[in-house]
Amino acid sequence: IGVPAPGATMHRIARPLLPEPGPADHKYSRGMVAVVPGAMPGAALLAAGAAQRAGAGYVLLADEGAGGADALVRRRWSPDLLTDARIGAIVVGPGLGRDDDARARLEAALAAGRPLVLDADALALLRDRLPLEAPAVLTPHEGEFARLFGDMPGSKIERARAAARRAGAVVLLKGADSVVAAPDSRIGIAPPAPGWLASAGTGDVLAGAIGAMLAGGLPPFEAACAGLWLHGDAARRAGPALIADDLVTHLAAARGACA
Ligand code: NPW
Ligand code: AMP
Ligand code: MG
Repeated sequence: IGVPAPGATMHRIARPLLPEPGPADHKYSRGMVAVVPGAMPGAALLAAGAAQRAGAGYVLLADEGAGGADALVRRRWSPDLLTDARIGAIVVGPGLGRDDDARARLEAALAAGRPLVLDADALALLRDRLPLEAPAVLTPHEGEFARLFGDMPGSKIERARAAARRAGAVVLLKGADSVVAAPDSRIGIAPPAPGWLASAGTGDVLAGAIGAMLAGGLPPFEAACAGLWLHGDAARRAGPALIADDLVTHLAAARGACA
């Protein structure tokens, strides 16, 4: 999928070594993730469930709806929710929608100054907001990438790297051969992922898993690589005809393999 430019470092993404909770840990110290929902609550629920199963200690879903695990903390949306200093990462985009309300929620997330995972509809609203100030991971599929960054020449690696520089953020360009690019030119290449991942909602799960990694204290490039590995491993464990809900379940075992 291409040759890196001089100075770029290529990493083959391998199983990350992640800390196990110790006696001094509590739910907040393990990482608090806030998920900002919108028009399609199912997508935000998938992201929130993924953050939980990828090891976050506290996941806040900023709506009051029913459904989802009781362990999920649900509060009525207000921009103030995102000012809680304990929040280690904000996931915004899955199921957000693209109307004025969605735009206002995205603005609140950008203003919070916390590490961000920006996916799905957030990517459709981001064009005028680049480069970003907060540390962030963008997770476009090819359609979202083209919409945000336009037509770019070069290999998948070259396009992801150019996008990361323009965004001032880590870009994880998804597909069967997902790549992670940092603004400093580092590149992570994931092992080939099962084609069964081509299923509704699997990207929303990836966004939540990366949120858990960010909230656990990993920097954006490392968080994106670790989340991507967990996602692929969960897919291999889930097997054929997986649905996104299965991925969430199997993330727990994938996370357990990282001790
Ligand atoms: P084509 O067909 O190639 O011309 P959109 P979305 C193109 C939520 N979800 N992978 C392709 O165009 C999401 O979170 C809710 C995919 C295609 O038509 C978002 O908020 C769920 N697409 C919202 O739905 C579960 C590719 O892009 C278009 C592509 C919309 O998200 C499902 C799709 O992009 C879903 O996650 C690729 N590799 N390459 C729920 N449970 O509620 C090109 N395309 O229109 O932004 O839509 O990804 O479905
Ligand atoms: P999204 O389109 O946002 O739901 O994300 C889909 C997820 O499935 C991403 O993690 C993609 O990398 C992955 N994916 C999509 N298509 C394939 C494929 N053909 N083979 C392997 N992984 C895929
Ligand atoms: Mg998606």
